[in-house]
Amino acid sequence: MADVEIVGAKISPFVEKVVRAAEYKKIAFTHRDPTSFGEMAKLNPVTRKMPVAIFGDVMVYDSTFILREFEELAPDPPLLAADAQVAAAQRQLEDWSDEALYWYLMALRWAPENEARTVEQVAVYAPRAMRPFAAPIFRRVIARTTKAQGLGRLPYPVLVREVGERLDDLVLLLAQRSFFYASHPGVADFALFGQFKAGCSGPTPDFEQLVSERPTLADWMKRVEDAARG
Ligand SMILES: N[C@@H](CCC(=O)N[C@@H](CS)C(=O)NCC(=O)O)C(=O)O
Repeated sequence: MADVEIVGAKISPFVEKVVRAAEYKKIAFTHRDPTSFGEMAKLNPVTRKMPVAIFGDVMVYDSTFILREFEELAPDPPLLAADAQVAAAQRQLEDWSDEALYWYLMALRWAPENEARTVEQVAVYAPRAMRPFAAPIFRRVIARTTKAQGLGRLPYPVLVREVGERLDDLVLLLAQRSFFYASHPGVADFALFGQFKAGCSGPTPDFEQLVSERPTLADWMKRVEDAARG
């Protein structure tokens, strides 16, 4: 079978999730950034979001659907525990990470305190001629979504406090285990790892600080990275 092709900017937490899961499962894949702003919409007219994974002539969108496809393609090592209740908890945490934690991080990234660093990070994906206008365009198009979602309207210190409390919850959920709910990494670990990696990629120093204050989570990140490396 031809290599799976994963398309999406590596700074996306969802691309990171899919790439690390593929590595862990030793699925042969290639990864590339989109060639243009419009390419994702062309490849994935359904949600227009990254990543997509191309399996021969089949395109799969959404990081969660892609991980389920990986599970079909290469059942071993599994990304979901054999115990149905544990697997349910793993899926729930994956979903919370994708659908809620992502928005906490987006709100942090696009808060006035971090916006300049965020623009600098994402501007490289804009066509060269557009870069000088990147800040106002991103502010209008992306920052607006965090306000509509609600978290982007919280005062910054409240937002940081809330993120810290969610991280405290994760410390409690991880408890004494190596990975979330299991002794092997699963869908929740890769989903969370993608978000953490994006949160620690420069524009949100407060998130990096919150993680470094919780060595349980910093150590867990290292374990996920090591497991993916094999
Ligand atoms: N639920 C989707 C979320 C994907 C997503 O939100 N991707 C963002 C990048 S981090 C994106 O493509 N945004 C562009 C847009 O919204 O047009 C998944 O898990 O793949």
